[in-house]
Amino acid sequence: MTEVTAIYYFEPETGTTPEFAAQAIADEETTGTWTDLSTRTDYVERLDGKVLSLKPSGDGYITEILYPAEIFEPGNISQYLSVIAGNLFGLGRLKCVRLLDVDFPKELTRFNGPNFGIKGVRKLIGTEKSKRPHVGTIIKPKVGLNPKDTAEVAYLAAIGGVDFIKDDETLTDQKFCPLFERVETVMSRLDDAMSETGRSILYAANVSERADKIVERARKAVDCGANAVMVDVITCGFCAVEALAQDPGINVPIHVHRTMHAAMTRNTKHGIAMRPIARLVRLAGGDQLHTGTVSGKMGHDPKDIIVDNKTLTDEYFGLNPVFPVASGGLYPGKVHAELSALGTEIILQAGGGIHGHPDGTKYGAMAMRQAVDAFMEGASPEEYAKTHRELRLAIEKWGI
Ligand code: CAP
Ligand code: MG
Repeated sequence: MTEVTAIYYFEPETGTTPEFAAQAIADEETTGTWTDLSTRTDYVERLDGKVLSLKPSGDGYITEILYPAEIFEPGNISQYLSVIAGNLFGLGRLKCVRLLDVDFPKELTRFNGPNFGIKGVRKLIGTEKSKRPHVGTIIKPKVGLNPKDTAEVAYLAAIGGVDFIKDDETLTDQKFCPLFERVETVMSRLDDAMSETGRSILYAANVSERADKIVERARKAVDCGANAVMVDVITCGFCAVEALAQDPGINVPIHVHRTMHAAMTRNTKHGIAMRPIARLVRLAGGDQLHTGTVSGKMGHDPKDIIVDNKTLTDEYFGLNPVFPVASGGLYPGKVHAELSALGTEIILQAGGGIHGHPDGTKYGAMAMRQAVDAFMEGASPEEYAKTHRELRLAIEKWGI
């Protein structure tokens, strides 16, 4: 493949033929616009977009559009998006349009990708052999705790057995919990937990910030001890993920959160599916990416998550696989359903499902780990709960 192909679902407005609508996408995003142009010289023609296929699907149509590779600036993800996911969403002749997937040729995928990826993160945690799923937590309440209490929650989750701890998306560097003070305090308590348990635990500080400052912020967080960083890819941009991944001073895994994604991904007829987002995060160098849960609080289609996770893990131009993260409304009783559907190459995160445990954070973390152990040993959660009090209490509170 030498050109870019993108697949869209769309429904034309009344009075517009599907052929016209598909061509309107190809034109708008390449050499055309709403009218013919006196400036369109002959040599520009080779850069025309083409409608490769057009088929009815449900209430609308699926079309594959070819974009000549030459119109893309190699390595500039924001420019890639302005073509494949740009003005087309607002075209009045389309009732709705959704970008389902995109394929890039080799010359446009020359990115370094994840520095750590699944293999690197497993190495840091020490699970290369066991291959068990990782368990993570989000400190809750998402805002309000001071650095000392945040660190205490992190410590309890760590001694309870989590592998990964992260800030929530709305916590950055507010007065009530300044970022660098938080990182130092949390890491000092995690050092205690690591020496007590002999296990490695990652803490991703949320460094999401404006473009010209995010790298500096992340470097400083790492200097303060953070052994991972988190960035929100939709609000900060793919280029922010890439800037963090490319910086030699930030030699820690990058956890990619995706707050606001549902504004684009949730409507199945309009917007952008998770798949292209997952591809671009991999190119940009995210090491871990949220792709959703099959049984949690956010509305996702399990069929989509399975394919999205493959986008992160299947061979792709030699780039390291990204660790998929299932998060949102998970608790110990749901672990079995998640692992059965998504497999064990995954990070299962629980915020409320750990800190809401009747006996508190430490026991909530133990219950999550017990649920994972049960699955790995082929036992049902109910069976395992008979001999594991923490799991039993979690199941009594939240069910399966
Ligand atoms: C999970 C979470 C995540 C969502 C995002 C939250 O907390 O921290 O942001 O998982 O969802 O605040 O909801 P809980 P997605 O475990 O307490 O639900 O991965 O779909 O972007
Ligand atoms: Mg969150």
